[in-house]
Parts: sequence; C-alpha cells; structure tokens
Amino acid sequence: MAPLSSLLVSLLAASAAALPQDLVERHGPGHHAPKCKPHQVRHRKSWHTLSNVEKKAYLDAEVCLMNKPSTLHLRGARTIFDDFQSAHATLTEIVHYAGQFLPFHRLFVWEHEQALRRECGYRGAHPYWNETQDAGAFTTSILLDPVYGFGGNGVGASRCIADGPFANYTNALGPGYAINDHCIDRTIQDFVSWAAHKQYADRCLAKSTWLDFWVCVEGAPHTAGHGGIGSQMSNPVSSPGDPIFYLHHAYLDMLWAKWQAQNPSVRLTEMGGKNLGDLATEFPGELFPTDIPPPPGFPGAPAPGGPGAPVFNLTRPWEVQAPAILGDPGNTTTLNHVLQLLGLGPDRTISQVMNTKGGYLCYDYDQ
Ligand SMILES: *[C@@H]1O[C@H](CO)[C@@H](O)[C@H](O)[C@H]1NC(C)=O
Ligand SMILES: *[C@@H]1O[C@H](CO)[C@@H](O)[C@H](O)[C@H]1NC(C)=O
Ligand SMILES: *[C@@H]1O[C@H](CO)[C@@H](O)[C@H](O)[C@H]1NC(C)=O
Ligand SMILES: *[C@@H]1O[C@H](CO)[C@@H](O)[C@H](O)[C@H]1NC(C)=O
Ligand SMILES: [Cu+2]
Repeated sequence: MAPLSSLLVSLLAASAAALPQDLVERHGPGHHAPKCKPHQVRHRKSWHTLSNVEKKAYLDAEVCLMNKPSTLHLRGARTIFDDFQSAHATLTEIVHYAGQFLPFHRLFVWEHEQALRRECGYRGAHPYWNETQDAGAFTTSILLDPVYGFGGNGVGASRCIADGPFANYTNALGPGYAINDHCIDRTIQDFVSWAAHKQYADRCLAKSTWLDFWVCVEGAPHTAGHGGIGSQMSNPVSSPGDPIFYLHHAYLDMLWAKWQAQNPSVRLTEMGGKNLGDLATEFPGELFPTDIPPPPGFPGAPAPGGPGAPVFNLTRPWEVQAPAILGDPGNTTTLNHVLQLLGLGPDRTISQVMNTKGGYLCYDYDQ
C-alpha cells in the first residue's frame, strides 16, 4: 500500500508544473538530502539571550574553524574560516543586488553552522544578532564583549581589534579581492547603525511582495549591520573576514523567515528579482534610508564620497573567474536557480532553501 500511494504521489507531482519544488527535490542536485523531522529542528536564538556557556561554545567553535587548515584551498585561503570568506569573494557579483541575495546568504550561514558542528563539535544552533536592540549604539553592544563576545572596536590607525577571541587572527584576504595578510579591523559608526532601528525592519516586514521585501531588506537592515561595524565588515567582497558577518546575515535571514511566516502559502514559493547581480549599479532600492529621519544627535548618513563614506575597490582581478548563473538562464531569478557554494557544501536550488525546515534546511527562529 505504501509503495503504491507514494508512487501515485510522485506521478502526480511529476505531472504538475505547479510543483517545481518537488521536481527539483527529486531531480536536482540535492535529491539525497535528508528530510527535516520535527524533533531535529534547531532553534536559532538572539545572541543577547544566550547564556555565557552558549556564547563561549559558539566563539570557541569559530576559533576552531580559524585554526583548521583549509580543505577546499580556495583562492588565498589558509583555514576553513578563510574558505568561507574566499567563496563569498568569488561569488560576490552574483549574490548581491540580485534575487538570490537572501537565498544565497541563507544557505551560506547554514553551511557555516554545519561546519561549526562537523569540524569543531559545536552542538548549538546558529545564533543571530537582534540588531534592532543595538540600533544607533553598536559601540556599546554586548556583542562586542571581550570575553563572551566578538571583541571590541578597532583601535589606532590600523583599526585592528585589540581584544576578544579573534584579536590575533590574521585574515588572508581583503580588503576586497586582495590576497593580503591583515588583522580583523573595525570602525564602528553609530550613526550608520541607526538604520538597524526597528522602524526600518518593521517597514520591510510590512511589504506585501517578495520584490519589495527583498529590496527593502538589502537596503537599510543590511547596510546598517555592515556599515555600522565598518572596515572589513563594510566591504561587500571580503566582509566574512569578520565573524560578526555570520550573526548579521542570520539576523537578515530571521527577518525573511518571519516575513514568510506571515503568509506561508504564498511566501514559501515567492521568488523573483534581477538574476544578474552587478554590485553597486542598478540596485532597485535605496541603500540607506532617507524617509525616516534619525533622532536628534545623529548626523545621518555620510554623503556619498564625503567624509566617513567607505571607499572600495570592487574591480574583480583577472585571476578570479566571473561566476556563472546556473539553473535559470533568463533575466529573472526563479526557484530553479542554483546556489553555488564552491564546495562549502552541496550546491542547492533556491527552492530547496525557501523553507527553513522544509527538508534540506532544519531550523527556526525565536521570533
Ligand atoms: C529584539 O529586539 C527588540 C527591540 O528592538 C525586542 O523588542 C525583541 O524582544 C528582541 N527579540 C528577541 C528575540 O530578543
Ligand atoms: C593575542 O596576543 C596577545 C599578545 O601576544 C596576547 O596577550 C593575547 O592573549 C592573545 N589573544 C588571544 C585571544 O589569543
Ligand atoms: C583595484 O583592484 C584591481 C584588481 O585587483 C587592480 O588591478 C587595481 O589596480 C586596483 N585599483 C586601485 C585603485 O587600487
Ligand atoms: C535580458 O536582459 C538583457 C540586457 O538588459 C536584454 O538584452 C535581454 O533582452 C533580456 N532578455 C529577456 C528574455 O528579457
Ligand atoms: Cu554577502
């Protein structure tokens, strides 16, 4: 009985063009992916609510990734931590300002969690940084605790971080595409971090379509975390050199999951947007909010090119091959789009990462 009914289900599914997710699951690159069972769902929590023991376990596992030799030998990488940063650099052009922005970073953070667990014995779920709580005041966030956190702001002209578990790490890559030894650096800008305020996150959560939501999130909430921490974190290419990157992107992923949960029957399959990312050009949204003024005491966003505005060299060097667009050849991102990981984990289609507990992925959030 069971084999017959499952055969019927497969036949029905195969003939239904309306079920691309099922087709991709059975024929796509991840058809051997284990299913997520309810008792296996890992619950991701805000960093601010973790116990010191939980914080230490996460930080120790990240230090462990920084001490493990590279397994993929991606461009410039010496450690597994570097492999992640290097993959992000190589893929930068196609995974930002494009429809796959949130899906790619969802999978990227998931594989980071997998690596912490597989390589370093981490047993928890990936935490996220509830940034609304620290908006306008990143400098005093408990995230930057020297013992139970990521260490503080950069100091001196080099902007190297001077305390915390990552103080002595030597990044092999960055800024940008450069292969270049340097410290983990930070230049926290509280006026930029104001864009992490709840009113900007809520504005995104109130959007009714995927296109409006994605563009909104890649604007203010995304910009606030990167620009608010500054230095390496604000570089679109090499930002995963600062481990805060992973808590920032888990936060944006939480916003997406929260938005999806408001209308799952539509939003678990709603995709679209430009298929060809091209960094700073033709982004359909605004990168820093201008419609809600910051409170008194905050000078607002730095003028483009003015003092305080970061300057990046985003020219891809000749030895970094332009990443290909795989799975959906048109101009619009679809559920068939293949999210490339360059070996960090198996490539996945967007349809496979739409639901955080839908099969391949297996986690949820505390909000
Ligand atoms: C996140 O921060 C907001 C304040 O901006 C707070 O209301 C909310 O409870 C926090 N969420 C969690 C899960 O701690
Ligand atoms: C970093 O190096 C300094 C100087 O050698 C040392 O005092 C400090 O304990 C080191 N920190 C870590 C987290 O290894
Ligand atoms: C920017 O990076 C490219 C590729 O690495 C390099 O050829 C170029 O000289 C750099 N430009 C500046 C202004 O540093
Ligand atoms: C895709 O975009 C390119 C460049 O803008 C354009 O020439 C082409 O006609 C578009 N193709 C489709 C199918 O819309
Ligand atoms: Cu990114």
